[in-house]
Amino acid sequence: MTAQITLADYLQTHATPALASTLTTLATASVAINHLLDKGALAGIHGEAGGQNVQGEAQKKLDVISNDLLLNALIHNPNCAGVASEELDEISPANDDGTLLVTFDPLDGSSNIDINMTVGTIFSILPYHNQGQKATEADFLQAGKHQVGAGYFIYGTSTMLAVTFGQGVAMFSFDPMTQTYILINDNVRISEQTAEYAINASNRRYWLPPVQQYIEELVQGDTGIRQKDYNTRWVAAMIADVHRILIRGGVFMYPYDTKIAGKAGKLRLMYEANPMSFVIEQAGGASTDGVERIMDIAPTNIHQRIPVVLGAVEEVAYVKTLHDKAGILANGDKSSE
Ligand code: FDP
Ligand code: ZN
Repeated sequence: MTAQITLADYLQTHATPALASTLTTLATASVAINHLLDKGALAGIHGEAGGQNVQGEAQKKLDVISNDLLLNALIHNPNCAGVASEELDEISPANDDGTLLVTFDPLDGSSNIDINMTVGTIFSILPYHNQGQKATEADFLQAGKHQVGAGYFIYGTSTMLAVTFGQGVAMFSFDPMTQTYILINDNVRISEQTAEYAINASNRRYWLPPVQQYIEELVQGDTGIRQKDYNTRWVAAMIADVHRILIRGGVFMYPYDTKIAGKAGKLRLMYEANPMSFVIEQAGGASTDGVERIMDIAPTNIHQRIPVVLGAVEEVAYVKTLHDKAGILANGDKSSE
């Protein structure tokens, strides 16, 4: 039997010391979150925390606990110049001499906690350019293409980590016996084609015409223009839907909708869309807001929302073509051409 490669082994040869240290900090926090999830109701983590996050969403107890665990761990890491969390209004400056900024969604899919379904932690790592100065929100407002690392810890039937440092995607499985992450695939690849899609179809009447048309064509299956049958899957946790796509292909969409006026989409650019786009692209997939490559979008706000279409290259390109043909932008505005 060949020797197992641990996360520590992998980081030694695939990441800079600063990135390796930051990922080790994230992994240690993930193990603590994992323990709480394992204990479930017995750890008193179920139910509402009683507050709202900056997005106006009710916070679950474990959202708050996970946020605190990650934040406290990261701000004590000397490589980390600042931290931004989906759950906190303001960014947290950390160590002025650090070279990295970290953003995270501490517990994606938190509506799944109380029903004992999959949740996870998503992270994005950006370079910090103002050493010697206290990090500000402006330092974080970098397009996703500048990320130097990204990935997620998924707490499913087993706990796993997927990570990229810009040279492919590696996947690890957590071994509860040794409490370490073990490499299971050092080059995750996504098929260009798929017959599986993920979307919350209850929002159908609020979608823009290109998305309405796309889903209608998929639903028509082999009787329609696409000439093959498609299957739907929706876990209601982006992390689980994206993980499934990494394992067996597919396309995931949370498009713009008109359900709540003024919202540019449901998912957050800096905590969800950018890190997942980095992972998906590095595995050979694609990611767009319907019109533009997500990782090219310059953020204007740390908590900005964005429409997301990601996964199999062929499907993502097709959705973009439908937007282009309709002369419509991802947020419903008319394109200027
Ligand atoms: P959640 O609010 O539970 O954290 O982050 C947003 C998100 O989950 C995604 O993970 C998920 O894909 C989506 O919301 C589910 O939204 P719907 O409830 O509208 O289906
Ligand atoms: Zn989330």
